[in-house]
Amino acid sequence: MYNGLLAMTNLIRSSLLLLISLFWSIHAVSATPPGGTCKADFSFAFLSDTTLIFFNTSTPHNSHFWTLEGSSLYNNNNGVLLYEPTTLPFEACLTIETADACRDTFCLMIDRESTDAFCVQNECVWPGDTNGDWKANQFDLLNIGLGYGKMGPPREEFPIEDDPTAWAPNTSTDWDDFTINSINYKHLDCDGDGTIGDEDVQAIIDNYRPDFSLVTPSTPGAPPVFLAFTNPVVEWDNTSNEDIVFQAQVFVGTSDNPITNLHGIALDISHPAGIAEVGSITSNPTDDSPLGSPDNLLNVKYDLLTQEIPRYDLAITRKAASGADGFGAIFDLNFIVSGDIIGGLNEPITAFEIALERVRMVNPEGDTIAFSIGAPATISIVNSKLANTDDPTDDAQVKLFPNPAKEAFELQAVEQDIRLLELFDSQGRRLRSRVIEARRASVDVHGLQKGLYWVRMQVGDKWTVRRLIIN
Ligand SMILES: [Ca+2]
Ligand SMILES: [Ca+2]
Repeated sequence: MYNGLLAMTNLIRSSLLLLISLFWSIHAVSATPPGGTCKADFSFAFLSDTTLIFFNTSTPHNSHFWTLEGSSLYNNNNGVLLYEPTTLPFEACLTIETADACRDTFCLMIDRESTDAFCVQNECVWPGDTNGDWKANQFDLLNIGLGYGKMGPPREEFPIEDDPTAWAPNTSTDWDDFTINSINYKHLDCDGDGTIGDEDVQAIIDNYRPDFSLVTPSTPGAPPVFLAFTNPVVEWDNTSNEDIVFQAQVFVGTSDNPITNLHGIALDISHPAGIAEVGSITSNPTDDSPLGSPDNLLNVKYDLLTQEIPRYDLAITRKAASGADGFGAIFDLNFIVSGDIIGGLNEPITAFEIALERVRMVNPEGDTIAFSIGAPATISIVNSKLANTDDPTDDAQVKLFPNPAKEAFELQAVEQDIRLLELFDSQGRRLRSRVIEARRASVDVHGLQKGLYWVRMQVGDKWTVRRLIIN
């Protein structure tokens, strides 16, 4: 659904832009041949992995039709046609007719690798896509960071004059510099003003298309990248239905395994569908980042819930040409879980996993840096009414004693077997999980630190939670 809506929005926008870009590209076409001759011609470009744009660049004519994958299409959109092929390659033909009965047909085989493509011939700049994958997203920030401050030829023409960062194929003169992956620096200058700088970041946001394909292997022993919640367990009163606010930070490195020569990092944070609403995740670069002061950093953040995807994309990079060493938090995050949703779930404890995925770190040369990625962070919401934390005897399903406990505690169910037991620390981390299948159980807590714990049990078909003090 979101893909459809997004595609539609983009297509409408692109149609308008490309109608204008037709006139822009038609300037390059030779003038009308004399004496009633005519010549059909067109060019094409891939707008995305699945969408093509055709530009009719024929000599003046009165009518035309396209034949794509064997089917004829008449479109009144004069010079521009958007098309989603069912297969590649396929043959595309354009036929034109003039009032004085000149008729001409021009055909091309359309393929991703075709050398006839407009953007193969011109190596188009797609504003916001700095790494050449036809998508603008958080990973494109890394190249802007690497090229920050460099200058080169500005773009002389834009498909739409007053919108230099519109998602459309831009022709541009090559710059002298290339990234380590052979991307010309003209692609890093998203707004085409001849300088790679802060203003180029907005094109990423304006033209955002998420990546789902990047595989980022975790290297055991390499500096870790992780998400940690300040308050992973929140006790919540279901009579209020207030939203629940979690605070988290994204960390790179630790004191005994710091990062070295880090220039930029891009990643995404995946969360379960249905717990957050658009705008309920917010983030800011930390003031004491190992990457440096926020003034000397560029960042991109994008809440994909706006595209109905439960994911939050982030990237941050240095403007300086050097890398940074150290460890610590690079982003502060606020994560609001909807109280209505938690109330609707009607669970004594609801736990959600939030995972970092698709991490990419680069050094000032643009080489990737190895990292390790830990287990997802878990947040737990204890529904104080259902969890029955205040009066353990209230629903008489199960008794827990002694509480506070020292070395062990007993569980005694009244009517049904205790099937499963889980022990969480106060941070919501699960310490133990044990199958019991009995009315009674003794649980050894020898060696656990003093403090607050949560005991979650499945008794019969019901879950119940007890607050446990160990002292
Ligand atoms: Ca890209
Ligand atoms: Ca620029």
